[in-house]
Amino acid sequence: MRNSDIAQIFREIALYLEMQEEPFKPRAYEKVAYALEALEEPVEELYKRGGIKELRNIPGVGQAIGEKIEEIIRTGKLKYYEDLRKEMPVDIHGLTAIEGVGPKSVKVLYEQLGIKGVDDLERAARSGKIRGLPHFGEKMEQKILKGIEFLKQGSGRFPLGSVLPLVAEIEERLRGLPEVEAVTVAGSVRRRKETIGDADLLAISSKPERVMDYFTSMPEVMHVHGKGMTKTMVKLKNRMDVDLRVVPKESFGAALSYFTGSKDHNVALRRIAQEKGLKLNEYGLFRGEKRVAGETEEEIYKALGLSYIPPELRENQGEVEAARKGKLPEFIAYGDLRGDLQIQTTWTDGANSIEEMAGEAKRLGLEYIAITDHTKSLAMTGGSDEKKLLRQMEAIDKINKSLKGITILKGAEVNINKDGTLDIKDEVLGKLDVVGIAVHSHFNLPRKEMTERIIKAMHNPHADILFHPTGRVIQKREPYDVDMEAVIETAKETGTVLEIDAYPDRLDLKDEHIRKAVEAGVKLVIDSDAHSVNHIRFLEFGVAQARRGWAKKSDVLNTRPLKEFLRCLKHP
Ligand code: DGT
Ligand code: CA
Ligand code: CA
Ligand code: ZN
Repeated sequence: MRNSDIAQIFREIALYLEMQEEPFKPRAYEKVAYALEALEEPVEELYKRGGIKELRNIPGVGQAIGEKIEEIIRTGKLKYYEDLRKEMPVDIHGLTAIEGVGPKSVKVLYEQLGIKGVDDLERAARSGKIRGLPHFGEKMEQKILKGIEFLKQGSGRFPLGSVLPLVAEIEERLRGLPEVEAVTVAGSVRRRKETIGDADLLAISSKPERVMDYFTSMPEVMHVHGKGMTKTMVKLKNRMDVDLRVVPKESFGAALSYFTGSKDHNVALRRIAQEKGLKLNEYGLFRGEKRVAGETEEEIYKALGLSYIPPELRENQGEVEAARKGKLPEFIAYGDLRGDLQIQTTWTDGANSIEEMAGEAKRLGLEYIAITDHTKSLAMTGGSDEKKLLRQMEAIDKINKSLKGITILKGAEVNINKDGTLDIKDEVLGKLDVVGIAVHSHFNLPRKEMTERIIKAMHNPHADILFHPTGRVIQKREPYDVDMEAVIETAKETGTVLEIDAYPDRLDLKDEHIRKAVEAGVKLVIDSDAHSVNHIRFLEFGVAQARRGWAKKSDVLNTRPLKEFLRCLKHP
């Protein structure tokens, strides 16, 4: 059992004792919980080394609590705690996490209304049963409902793109402190997962108290869950939790590896360590008592006989085996893109003009962009018909003549009709440099019909790129029901390129689709789907997604110079 799990038991005991109106004991248990969380070493190790005597060195741990820790380590359970729970079988942790609900209220709620958990409480509050309880009232009922609402919102996950800038800024600020020797983001943020549960930061510092003080007093902090010298946990005003750990320099790499995860990747690494007679944990890689690696991740992977595994790959999806055989390819890198291939402008629903989008793309170092405004059947965007497209092509010709350092390609995001035809005539499509096709209507077709529709559209000789291959919007819209294997196969057969949409709440393709496409030899592009100049920088999220899908630079066509890129499309 981990230190934090044992701490959690003591924290709940404190709540139960508070419920019973015990005077001092609750504070004592709470103190122990914090002390356990702040421990550098797993408490199990301490116990193995010196039994209860050793445990008593932990602040706040006397004989009685020492025995309880012993019982937990030995049996995985604690009778005292189980008895408290039997007497009052409620989710005390969950209930007291609601603003305005303390242990004493939990008692009343359970005894009067049989409320055991947050769902029960919400139901009772909605049906007006709380206001009648002694000391509760209607105001309290409203407050409880608000508190539940708030907690629910807070427990969701965050699209990477909505939190990465803030996390990076906090990281930078910490780095600027004189007391901080090094700081790095870990966890799912470092792995660039598409959504983030909480952010994890690691730092090296000889003055952790100063670092933690700074951390908890940042203006973004709304609540401090817990503060210790090795670990502090806060909730930000955007509702995201952030953990900051201060770790010793000699184990920084081991901690970084451990807290980057994923859990499954860590398990796989530990297994390899065991096979070599080594032990890997967040403090280092050990042979017996001797630390053989730990300060950097690189030396740990090396000592395990593995090539370095980039964080985006650490999901235990075959990366460890590949690293063992030295067969991890060179993945596409941040900064490899030379062009952006999905850009909307004021011609339809974009916020900026063609010139402005081109200017920003050039500033970001791109060599070419494709303007891909929507087409006519997406009427709400003012989608282009054939005539408007021809006019836009003329406009682009003019702008290209006056622009230096970047080339604007003529393109469109052409709608795939319900029957798999396109909503722009082939004759006009043939005049474009890049044709993207996308489903923007009839999202709910049955799988077979949807798949046939998309496959038919991909067979159009002008259809260069399939935009939005799954159509999902993260946390808003489910992907449409389509057989991705069939789409990938068709892409291969017809030479249609698949899009990795870098817009943070889209990110279709998913990582596993990318990997399948790459394995099938299908080519990809990464584009920003920008609707304003501020969106072009999203490209890096697409690169992250591509790396998570094991894509190499050569798999992504817009890493290539313009001429070569154009040659790879269906109609050169
Ligand atoms: P998230 O926050 O849900 O987006 O995902 P992560 O991966 O950031 O997970 P988190 O914050 O719970 O923990 C950070 C890392 O710490 C995780 O990726 C691996 C490591 N870790 C956490 N709990 C455990 C555990 O029980 N066992 C092992 N082996 N590693 C763990
Ligand atoms: Ca996390
Ligand atoms: Ca965490
Ligand atoms: Zn649009």
